Amino acid sequence: MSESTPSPKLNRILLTGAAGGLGVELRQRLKPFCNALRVSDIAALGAAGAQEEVVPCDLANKEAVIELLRDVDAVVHMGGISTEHPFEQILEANIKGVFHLYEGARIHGVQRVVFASSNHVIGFHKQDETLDVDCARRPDGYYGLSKSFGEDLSRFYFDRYRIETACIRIGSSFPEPKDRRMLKTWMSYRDLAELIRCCLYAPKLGHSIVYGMSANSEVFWDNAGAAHLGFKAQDTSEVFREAVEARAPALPVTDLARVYQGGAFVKMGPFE
Ligand code: NAI
Ligand code: 15L
Repeated sequence: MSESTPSPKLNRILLTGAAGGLGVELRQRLKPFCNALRVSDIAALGAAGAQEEVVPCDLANKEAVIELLRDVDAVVHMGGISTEHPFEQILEANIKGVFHLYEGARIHGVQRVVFASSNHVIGFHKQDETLDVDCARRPDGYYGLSKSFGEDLSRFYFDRYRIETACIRIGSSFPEPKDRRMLKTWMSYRDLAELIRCCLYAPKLGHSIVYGMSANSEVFWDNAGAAHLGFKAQDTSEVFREAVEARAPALPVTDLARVYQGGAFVKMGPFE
């Protein structure tokens, strides 16, 4: 199936985190894949547009999240705290939140989830390593630990309840790479939407791990183990290299943000 023919349409997709940086993009880009897009967030979402259902919800609220999953065919789970924070905050939004989401999926018979995992599940691997999708996880903080929990939780819900999940270990998905590390981790919005489309329509998803990155010329990760998804990136960070290198000086080689794949996340905390 090519990018231009995302058929047959799913009836209803739930997009969590729809008010966030990626959510705002995906709110437009997921519509061709479904008849109805249910958008949810704890933050303001604006009025419902064509094809949309707007359902505000705090992921920490179990009853509300379970109700959110009613009549849903597939979930794109982007909601939650997206950077390093004190554990207590991560616990509510990310750890309890992802548990509530899968309970809702189980109760309402939802078959497929695309989970926004993060490169911070492997952030304490060194930058000179090339990691495949089966490598050991080395989370670089409470945020990365919460994504690692989400990967394990989704594996459990597949083994126990056959709910299929793609865990996308997103690198850095912004309009442009912001620094030299992101030249390796960058993923364009177009490529992210295409990878999500591949995950939604793969004939057999099972429980898949895939790195979310564009076709950058230098990368930390190898997606050969996710070839069954049929994803081909179209964009590359290379077009930004000159500008990034001009404005962002190279870090000293001993700076831990340069030593480890997680960059500056590995230096955050403790929170006291
Ligand atoms: P973001 O922070 O802009 O969006 C996250 C959204 O989740 C926000 O709109 C926020 O209001 C919502 N949220 C937070 N706590 C919530 C709660 N308790 N209940 C309901 N909604 C809540 O983050 P972004 O960049 O859009 O990322 C989306 C997802 O992708 C996140 O899960 C993030 O961890 C993941 N990701 C993003 C990367 C990136 O480069 N943008 C890289 C790796 C992972
Ligand atoms: C993430 O997981 C964050 O959500 C995002 O804000 C970026 O910091 C990204 O990782 C990254 O590592 O660049």
